[in-house]
Amino acid sequence: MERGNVGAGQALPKGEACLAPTKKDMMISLSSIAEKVRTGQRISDAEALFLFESRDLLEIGELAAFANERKNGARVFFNVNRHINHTNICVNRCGFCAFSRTADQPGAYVYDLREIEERARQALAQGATEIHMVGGLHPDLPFGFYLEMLRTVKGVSPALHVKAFTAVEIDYLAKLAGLSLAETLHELKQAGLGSLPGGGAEILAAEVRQQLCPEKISGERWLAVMEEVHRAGLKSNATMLYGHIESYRHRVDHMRLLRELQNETGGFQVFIPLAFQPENTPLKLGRRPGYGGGVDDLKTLAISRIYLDNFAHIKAYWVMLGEKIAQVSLAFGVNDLDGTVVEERIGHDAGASSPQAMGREEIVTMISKAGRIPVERDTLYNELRVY
Ligand code: V47
Ligand code: SF4
Repeated sequence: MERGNVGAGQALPKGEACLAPTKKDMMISLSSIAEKVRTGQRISDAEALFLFESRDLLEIGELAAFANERKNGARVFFNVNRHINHTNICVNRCGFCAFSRTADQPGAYVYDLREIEERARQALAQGATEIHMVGGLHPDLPFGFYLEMLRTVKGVSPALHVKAFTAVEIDYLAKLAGLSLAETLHELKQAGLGSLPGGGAEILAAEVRQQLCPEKISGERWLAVMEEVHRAGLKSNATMLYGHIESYRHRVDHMRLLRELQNETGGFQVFIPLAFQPENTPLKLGRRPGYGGGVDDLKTLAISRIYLDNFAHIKAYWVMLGEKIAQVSLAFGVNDLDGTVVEERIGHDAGASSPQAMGREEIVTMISKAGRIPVERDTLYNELRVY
């Protein structure tokens, strides 16, 4: 497929509005955007940028709520899941990551298959339908270990859906196995892989990645892996790490690339903006120059709902946002609160102040008190129970 440039932030895609303002862009107003949203038209990059620069938080929220209501009504999804971060040993040192270690650093760990099985058993006993498994790029574990991890979880119960490995890990595993992406995905699928989470996308623009995570695969490669994942018949999620060194243009550029790929494959289930947590990270961005607090969180979620008109779901990941902002975001176009999580390391190593886990009842209450209808889902958004 022909895709916009992932390079410079001011990428000029084919067929969609560019970020350099044209005469038409000068005429942009909130009411012209509102007219588009209300009549189901796609908004341009320049219009998304206008919204990011606007102070009209509540009006943006109302538009996002309208767009969400049209797609999902008053239903808000959550699932009962458990995260297993099988290792924090990683060959990379991304500037925003407080999780990764070298093997000889204090706190470095690898779970063996027995420990993974134990966690999956606990999850099953607690009613989980999903295991979310991601980890560092370990220098020594063989490809067979990853296949065994999947088989181990499926061995606990074939009903457990394994959502595992970011596009970054898939690229790494393919190199490790000496296989093509398609062959690697085939092997993983055979061993029990059910779908992919959306991590590793960060900000796709090369100029941001060069500063933020120079060792990580490029934005182009991340998109190419996801394209292959969708081609293999697997669904995936998509994230965006925001609130660090990026500009609003980079956020819009990032979402445009996702919207374009989604046009092609339809394989993304949900978009998840991840609010950067700064503690203990190599970047040492104590003041987070690119972060506008709770207003920024709500605006980013709302604008993603309006702009990503080909995504069915927008998720507020309460681990990074805190429960209160996550709950308020249900009035800003969000229709998914992720899940019970249970043992989260990536955000908490970086200072997230949210709890480690939430119970099913707590999530149901959070949604009900926001005047919405809680719906427990499985990973693929099949409805399991309406509360
Ligand atoms: O790729 C790393 C991010 C991601 C920090 O698909 C950080 O359902 C904030 O992708 N502050 C992994 N974020 C987590 C992830 C995810 C989480 C929940 C649900 C889903 C899903 C996916 O976490 C990484 C990176 O972008 N991350 N460090 C940090 N300091
Ligand atoms: Fe490694 Fe992932 Fe952390 Fe980057 S974000 S250092 S790839 S664990």
